[in-house]
Amino acid sequence: MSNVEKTLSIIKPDAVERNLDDQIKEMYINNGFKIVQEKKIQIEKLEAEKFYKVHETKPFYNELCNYLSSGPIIVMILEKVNAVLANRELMGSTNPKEAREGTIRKKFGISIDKNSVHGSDSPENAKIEIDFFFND
Ligand code: IDP
Ligand code: MG
Repeated sequence: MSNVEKTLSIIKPDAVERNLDDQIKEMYINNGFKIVQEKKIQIEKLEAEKFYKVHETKPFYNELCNYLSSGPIIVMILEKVNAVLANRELMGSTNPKEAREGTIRKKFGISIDKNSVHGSDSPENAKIEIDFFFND
């Protein structure tokens, strides 16, 4: 049985700022993802804090929330068979220096904080994150 899933992707401020959005979307499409919905937005720090609440005890939490709210981002709902895992694989490791060849973070990521994309880490979180940005 095929398991068509949806997952949330964010093109982060470092990538939007460098006009990499079309190239990143092309990588998704070439890897069989359908972009079901997308919007370009800028969020408030308070929204970033809510989005990244799971990381609130981490030392980088404040910087992370400043960063995600620092400029425009593109949030997208991606659809594919096993989309959550497939997107994690296409994104590559959190630290671009450790990311495999052919991944988005290897190709475009600057550093562990400016790593160009976000992707949901489980089907449960994908639902929560999609609802966070596309609740209307
Ligand atoms: P992920 O984005 O690969 O799922 P998470 O561990 O969920 O990685 O961390 C969320 C985001 O927090 C990362 O994408 C990265 O931007 C940032 N981050 C993670 N670890 C560090 C760190 O050690 N220093 C600075 N920023 C970090
Ligand atoms: Mg994560």
